[in-house]
Amino acid sequence: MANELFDGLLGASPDSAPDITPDTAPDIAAPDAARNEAAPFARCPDGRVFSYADTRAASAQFAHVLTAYGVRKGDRVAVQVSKSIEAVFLYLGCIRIGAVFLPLNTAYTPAEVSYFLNDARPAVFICDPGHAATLREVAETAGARLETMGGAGSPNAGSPNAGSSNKGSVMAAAHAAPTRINTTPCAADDLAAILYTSGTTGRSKGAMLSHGNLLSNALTLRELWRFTADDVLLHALPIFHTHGLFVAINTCLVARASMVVLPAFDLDDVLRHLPTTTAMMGVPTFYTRLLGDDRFSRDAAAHMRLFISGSAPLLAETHIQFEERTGQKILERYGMTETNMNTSNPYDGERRAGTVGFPLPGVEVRICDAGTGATLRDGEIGVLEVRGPNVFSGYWQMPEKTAEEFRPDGFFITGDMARQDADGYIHIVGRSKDLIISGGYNIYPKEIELVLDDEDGVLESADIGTPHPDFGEAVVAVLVAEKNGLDLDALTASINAKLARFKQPKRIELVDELPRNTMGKVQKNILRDRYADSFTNG
Ligand code: MLC
Ligand code: AMP
Repeated sequence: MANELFDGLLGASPDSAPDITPDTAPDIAAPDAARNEAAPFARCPDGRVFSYADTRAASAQFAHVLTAYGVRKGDRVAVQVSKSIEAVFLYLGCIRIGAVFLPLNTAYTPAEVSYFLNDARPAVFICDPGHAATLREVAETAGARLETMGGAGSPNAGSPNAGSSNKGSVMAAAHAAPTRINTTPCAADDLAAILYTSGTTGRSKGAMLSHGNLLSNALTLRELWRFTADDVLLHALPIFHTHGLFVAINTCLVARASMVVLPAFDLDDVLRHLPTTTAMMGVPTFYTRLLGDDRFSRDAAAHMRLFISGSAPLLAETHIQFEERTGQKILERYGMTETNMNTSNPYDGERRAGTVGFPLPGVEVRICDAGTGATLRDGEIGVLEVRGPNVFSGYWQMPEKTAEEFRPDGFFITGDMARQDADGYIHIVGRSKDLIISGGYNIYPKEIELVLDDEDGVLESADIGTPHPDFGEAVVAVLVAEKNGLDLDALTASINAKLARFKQPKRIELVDELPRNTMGKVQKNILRDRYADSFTNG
């Protein structure tokens, strides 16, 4: 049996090939004659270039290391490390042995990491060397072996001495490991990854994604967006979420395209590397930041084949400004951690501002009454539901939550409110879930409210998202203080240890009481109106 995802991404490996060590002359002959193993896959800003053969070899090295740590098929491998090409190879190594990749946002605090590790019970937790002292106890309590991995610096297949010694235990071990391995067979419904998404109850849920979910979506996107071996993707997204990890990397791999791998979105870096690329994927903040810089001109974008936006609504205004500036239309698509990508504007046809286009081939989308589940007529607003090979199988160890979010006929209830216009374009018009999306990161108010309500001096709290010129939406916390007062400095220091920075309120408002309806429910719409100008008025 093949390994559905790894073989799909990189081409089938010669299972019978013997392992070789770095001391043996590398002989990574193309296992799949149709694919050029010498073609570049990743270009790093420091000048290093990794071919597809290097990628295959490095994935084998990481696969050996994980195996030596005792990781077996189905075991979780939790990873909270800086973005690097080696972290991408680690992901591929994990898939290759049938383990379940579990990436974590680098902004998560030890308290947040502790929740994920205790819930997922990974065999290994790999963190930045600088965080090992703080996270060792967290890992041990959750029964995970702690290992470390730094940023750039590679085991570099074919160049055995290229690795450096201060890059953590995983890199050191990978550097010494053989560059071939027998890939573990995995079927389409075997688990490939668990990605945590927060929930309206404040408890994060692990979305279980299978080999088949990931591969089917990558193949669809390659065709739809016309990715080929001639493409070079500018990769400035984080690699711990669906967008940067699966949409960007998997689509490039199945197309034999290459990527320029930037550590993060830095405007100067992006503008410097743009001329060497053909396509870019980003959250709306990337595009508003580019538009805010005069260096981003029609000329600077002229050679680009495609700009794609997703993870948060792209304002029609941004779409229009972008076209005015560059003469090109951003292609907006819509997806979710649980479902990968669901809809996309067309490559050739009209890319309509303010819409997320049409259902992807093979993906069924319907718009339903949120209460009854009845399918609505064209043009009516309802909750968007989706079914297809891209849709996850459920939440890790939460069968009840899973059951709540699926219809009996297998459609997943996204919680996004949508309508389909007369031409079939889907418009996301809001959310039935209480969710804030800030700079492409999801923030569930309930999670912040639970933390704030627990703080000294806070009687109760309500968190809302209000328009923000850079992040699209940003968090405003509305607090009612206890009678004996509230020390705001102590409060911010305290939540700093509990919540990732991007989730922390960018503004705190103190009020005497929260507006409530007759049922006693906080009227967040009133708060959203009241504080709508928090970030946009000067
Ligand atoms: C950083 N900060 C944020 C933030 N990012 N606050 C709110 N929302 C965010 N997204 C904080 C920083 O900690 C800092 O706090 C301050 O804001 C300013 O930081 P910055 O230097 O301006 O931010 P930067 O590091 O440039 O990051 C912004 C960003 C980044 C937009 C480039 O957030 C990013 O890469 N977002 C992409 C998210 C993503 O990949 N989403 C895909 C999810 S998958 P302070 O107080 O210390 O100054 C998904 C499915 C799908 O949704 O459909 O794709
Ligand atoms: P996540 O759980 O981080 O994967 O975020 C998924 C959510 O992001 C979706 O449920 C939508 O609410 C939102 N989203 C993703 N793409 C778009 C888009 N193009 N327009 C509007 N919302 C989007």
